[in-house]
Amino acid sequence: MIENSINIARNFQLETDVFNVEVIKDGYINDTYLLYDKALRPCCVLQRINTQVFKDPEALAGNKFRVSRVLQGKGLEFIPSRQGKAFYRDEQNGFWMMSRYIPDSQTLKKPVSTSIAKKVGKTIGEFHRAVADENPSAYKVIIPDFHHLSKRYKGFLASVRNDVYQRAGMARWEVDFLESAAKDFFFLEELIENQKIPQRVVHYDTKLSNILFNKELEPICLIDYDTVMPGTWLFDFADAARSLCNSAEEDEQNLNRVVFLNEHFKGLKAGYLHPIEEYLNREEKGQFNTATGYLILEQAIRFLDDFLNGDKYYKTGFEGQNLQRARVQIKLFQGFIENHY
Ligand code: GN1
Ligand code: MG
Repeated sequence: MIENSINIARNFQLETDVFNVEVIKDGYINDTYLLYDKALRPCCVLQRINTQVFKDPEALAGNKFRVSRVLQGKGLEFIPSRQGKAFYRDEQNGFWMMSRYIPDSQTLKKPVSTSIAKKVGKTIGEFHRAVADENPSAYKVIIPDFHHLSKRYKGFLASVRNDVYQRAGMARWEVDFLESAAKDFFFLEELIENQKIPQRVVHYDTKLSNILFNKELEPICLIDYDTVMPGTWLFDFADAARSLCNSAEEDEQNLNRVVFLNEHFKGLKAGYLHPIEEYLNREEKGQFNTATGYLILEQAIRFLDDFLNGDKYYKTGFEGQNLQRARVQIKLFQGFIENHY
């Protein structure tokens, strides 16, 4: 695998040879490698895009290049292939992309302080501001209905009914909980369909591990533009809340450790509003809480649905990991609801 990624790297317009490789295990979908130059300094990030999940990878590559140009150096810079394309396809039809490594950058592990939460909010607000004048239809839809709770809900109910892997019995309580809780949030979709909440260019994966920080713990930029597409800004805010305001990891075994951090939520919101408030319409400003509840439930449904369907979508490291991930989201949702409704 390591030898292979060194060979793949030669097909990109990289100024240096690659002398070492490290696997980055953070993501649930793509395979990611950090490549090192002759002086053994990290020089670039190579990714094999999961084409089971991203069915039109050329569209994804187009969106990624476009948004990186719009960010004008305040984000990732992608390196074209030697043929001058945004990607390289290997002989096995593997789809690869490369971006430049940002020196002295790091991602943060939880828990982070409330002042970091505020800075995360500001980073997302600044990203939105940078793409605010972009025409959303200039971007391809990468995964249709990515954050459409009621459509995911229907698919989930079908998975429960079919129960192909005979796992529904292990998740009775969770299934019942999600079945009754999700419906309260469907009304948000009407506001989106009626364009009361406008279409924007979105990031759609604003979790903490997708923000780079420098040594002084100042944010540098958002990374991972796989899901940049037309969508709803509120869900970028909500996904950041889902990740940042969870005191524990996404697959925490001890649910007592999963607490929704209210002060972080306040900080995130204040930080987000600072750069973007004047761009938001009334509905957007009024639906932060609904969007957050909506998104946590949606993520719970996505994890549980994948568990019921044999763990085909998200990478897993142990049996029952997706079920545990769903339980963590449910616990987080309960904590959120206690304080916000
Ligand atoms: C996936 O692969 P990664 O870690 O960047 C997923 C997100 C989820 C996240 C949960 C395309 O992102 O939507 O929020 O896992 N991406 C896709 O950690 O489904
Ligand atoms: Mg991602």
